[in-house]
Amino acid sequence: MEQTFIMIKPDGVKRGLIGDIVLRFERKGFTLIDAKLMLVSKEMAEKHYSDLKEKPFFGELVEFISANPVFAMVWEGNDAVKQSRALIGATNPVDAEIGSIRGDFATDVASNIIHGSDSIVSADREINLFFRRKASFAS
Ligand code: D4T
Repeated sequence: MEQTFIMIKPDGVKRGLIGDIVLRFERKGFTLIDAKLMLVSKEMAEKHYSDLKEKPFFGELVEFISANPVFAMVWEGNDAVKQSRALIGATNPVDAEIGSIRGDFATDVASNIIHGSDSIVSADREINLFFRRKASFAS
């Protein structure tokens, strides 16, 4: 069993997609461990996206994530990190397969609805940042 951090971004929350997205993760067979609707401070957004701080879109990304509430979640399941990324689809919705969350609900990379951890190390770091505890990766 593995845990991953999933966050519905402000565009997904505003568009009323929380229920649909939670349903997709449940149907896949994952278990919801923790969830909260929250405002992300600029400082927290900068920490979350610290790997991207040299990118030209970093400032806009931080503004966007911290402007309106997000829905932060911890999901658990077999290979949860990798399989969640498949449910979510490619970063740019133009490349995301129809049937994936970004493929079905988004058209623009700057408002691509949802975030999912890209590795076990990131999942652990992000769960700690948003929920102030360690992730569980028991085999
Ligand atoms: P997240 O982290 O949001 O799940 O996205 P990915 O892991 O799929 O992709 P990422 O880290 O490369 O991008 C983080 C975040 O930045 C936005 N973005 C990305 C953007 O606004 N413009 C861009 O050109 C790119 C590449 C979208 C996701």
